[in-house]
Amino acid sequence: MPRELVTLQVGQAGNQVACRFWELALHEHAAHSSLYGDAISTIFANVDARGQAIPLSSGPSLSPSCPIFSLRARAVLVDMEESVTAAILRGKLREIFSGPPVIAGSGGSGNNWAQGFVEHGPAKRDVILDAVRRQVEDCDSLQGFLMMHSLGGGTGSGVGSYLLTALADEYPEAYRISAPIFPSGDDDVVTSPYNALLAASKLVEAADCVVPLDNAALLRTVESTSATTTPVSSGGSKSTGGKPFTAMNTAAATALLGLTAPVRFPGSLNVDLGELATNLVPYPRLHFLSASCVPSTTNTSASTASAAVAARSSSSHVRASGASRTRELTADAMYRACLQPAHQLNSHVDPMRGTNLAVALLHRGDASLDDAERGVRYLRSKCRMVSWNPHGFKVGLCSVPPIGYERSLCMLSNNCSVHGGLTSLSDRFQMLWKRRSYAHHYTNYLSEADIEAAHETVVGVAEQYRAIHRKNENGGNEHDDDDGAMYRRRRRSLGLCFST
Ligand SMILES: Nc1nc2c(ncn2[C@@H]2O[C@H](COP(=O)(O)OP(=O)(O)OP(=O)(O)O)[C@@H](O)[C@H]2O)c(=O)[nH]1
Ligand SMILES: [Mg+2]
Repeated sequence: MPRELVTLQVGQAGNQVACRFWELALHEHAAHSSLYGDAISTIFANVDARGQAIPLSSGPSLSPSCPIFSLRARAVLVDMEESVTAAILRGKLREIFSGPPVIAGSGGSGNNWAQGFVEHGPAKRDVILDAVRRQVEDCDSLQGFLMMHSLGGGTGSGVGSYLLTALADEYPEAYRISAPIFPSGDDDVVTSPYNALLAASKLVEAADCVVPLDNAALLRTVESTSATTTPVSSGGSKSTGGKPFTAMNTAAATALLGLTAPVRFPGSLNVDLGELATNLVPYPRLHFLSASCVPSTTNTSASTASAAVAARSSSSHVRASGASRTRELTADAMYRACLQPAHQLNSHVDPMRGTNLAVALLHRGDASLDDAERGVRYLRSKCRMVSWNPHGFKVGLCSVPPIGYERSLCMLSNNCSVHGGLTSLSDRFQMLWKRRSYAHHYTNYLSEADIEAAHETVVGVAEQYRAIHRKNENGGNEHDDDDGAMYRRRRRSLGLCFST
């Protein structure tokens, strides 16, 4: 039975990343049309088996033999101004979205988390939850929610974090996974340190897992692969401050494809999102999972529908279509590559330096259990695992590779060096807050005490991560062992361990 995932795409960046995700997901499912069925229905509803093919009008159309007809993304589009979603609904993906997007015609949230969280969120709560409810009613067995949003502006951060809180109230049994775009240090939104910090404090409370994708890391990824890939337009993604958002969004979408592949496709060792949360999150607030993906972006030259379809029948065609270095990597080379900075999507995390509380290795393609065991042994030799969970690797094997590749790996690590990112966020926030720069935009909506409390929440989580790392460096202690025993018992009782 499918366990469906409902996606909420909130604000400009959230909608842009999501569109790239849907476009690439469609290509993947087109390339593996024989696998159409329960798997794809985790993220798409098939509303009418006799409908029209999805017109990807600006590229070659999907092969008529691919049964991707009348699919509707299990998605709710939200923004507080209409330009981005209007462009999406005029674009090549328009037919996959059912129901209108939820828009407040106010011209956005003004790059202000507080306006999004305090004003627009509550004002739009009922209409958004109505749209969510319609999607949930279409599901046989809802697995959870995946939110794509940025934390630098006002809507993705404010309305997005408000919605996660609302979902926690309304659907307490469903997993809530947030994939937020964190602003880079040189972000062009001057208030982004406030927005990101205030939103992060809510993600601590309201999400089950957060997979930070930061713009600095996405840019680094794009730059390191730009010589070998050809970005294609995702329709309307504007580039500000010289950042190649279209290519960065492809990298973000690639990570999300890797994360969701085990629920979208069959495999000999499947991992659903609940298992990720169970295995990777030993303490509820310490749920920041850093992603490292190999390859770290999609080979867009091979992701046109025709190449995708050809990939099934003639791998030589794809090989000839101009390719990327990473495609040639063996499984062993992938394990080495996933530790390299160019593949980290959280620029503050180094999986080899910080203590790992747990790690998931989500393979796609032809990797075998033997490969995975070798990979786990290799990573254990390179990475520090917390003393009470030395075998804390969760392995997924999904047989379907990404377009244009024979295999890929998405490594998710609950790594203590995430405290560096949270501390840097706190520093950037404090630079403004100490002088109360731009503070009135926020204190118009909430008290200084609320803002201080949000800051303490984020600093508290950073401190917890740092403390675990320090204790581990000192060889752990009795208390750790108690915690570890409890965690191991819980994992064993669920039968979810994988160790070598
Ligand atoms: N990766 C990526 N980042 C983006 C994109 N568009 C904007 N950003 C970043 O997102 C932050 C701004 O957030 P937006 O998503 O534009 O804002 P919003 O959520 O629509 O909020 P408001 O416009 O204030 O209502 C900044 O940090 C930008 O650098 C995009 O397409 N991709
Ligand atoms: Mg906006």
